[in-house]
Amino acid sequence: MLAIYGHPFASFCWKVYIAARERGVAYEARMVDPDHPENSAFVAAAAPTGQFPVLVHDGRTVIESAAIIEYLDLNFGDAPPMVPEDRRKAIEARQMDGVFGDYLARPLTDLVLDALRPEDQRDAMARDAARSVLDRSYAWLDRWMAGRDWAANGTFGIADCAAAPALFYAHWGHPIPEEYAALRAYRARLLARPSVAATVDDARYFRPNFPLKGLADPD
Ligand SMILES: N[C@@H](CCC(=O)N[C@@H](CS)C(=O)NCC(=O)O)C(=O)O
Repeated sequence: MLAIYGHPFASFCWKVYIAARERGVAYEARMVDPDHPENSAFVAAAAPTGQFPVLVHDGRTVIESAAIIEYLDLNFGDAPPMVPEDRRKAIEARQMDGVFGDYLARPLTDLVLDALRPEDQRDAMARDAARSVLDRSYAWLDRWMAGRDWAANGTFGIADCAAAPALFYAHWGHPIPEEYAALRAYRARLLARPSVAATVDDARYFRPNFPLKGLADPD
C-alpha cells in the first residue's frame, strides 16, 4: 500500500503530486487538515517539525518532497525518472530543485505566514527581505530559463515539479515583472502541462485561504 499524507493546496505536496502524475503512480491520498486529526498526528511524529508531504509504503516512512520523488522513481511507474539516473545530469536537476525550494518557495512562505499573523505581529523588515530574495531569484531565473523549455537537462523532471508550485504561488504573492519574459513563459508552460493543470485544479477549492490576494491576475 502506497499512501501520501498531504494537502491539495500545499506547495511542497504539489511537487510530489505532479511527479506521481507524470509517472502514472497511484496512491492513497491522506488529507492533513483539522478534519483528520489522526493524519496530522502521524505527520507530527514523522517529520521534525510536522511538515508534509509524508509517504508511507509497506511500513516504510519517507519525508521531504525531493526524497519522496526519488522513492517513487525507484519503486513505481515506468516513465523516465524525475531525477535522472545519470549522476552528472542529476546534479543539475537537484541544483534547480534546491533553487526553487530555497529561493522561491521559502521566501513566499515567509510572506504568507506574515500575512496570516495579526496586524500588530507582522514584520516589515522580514517582508522586505523575503521580497528581495524573490526579486533576485526572478532575475536569475529569467536568465537561466532564456533558451530553455524546462529547468534542467532539457527534459521535464524534479526541478519542474518544484518550479510549478513555487512560481505559481510566488507570482500571486509577489508578481513576476513583465520584463522577465522567459520566466513568465516558463510559468505559463508549466501551467499548461497536464500533470500541473490537474494539480492546480485539485487545489481551486482552497484558493480563498490564500492571504495575499489581488496582487496578480488569478490563473
Ligand atoms: N522541506 C520540506 C518542506 C515541506 C513543507 O514546507 N510543507 C508545508 C506544506 S507545503 C507544511 O507542512 N506546512 C505546515 C506546517 O509547517 O506546519 C519538503 O520538501 O517536503
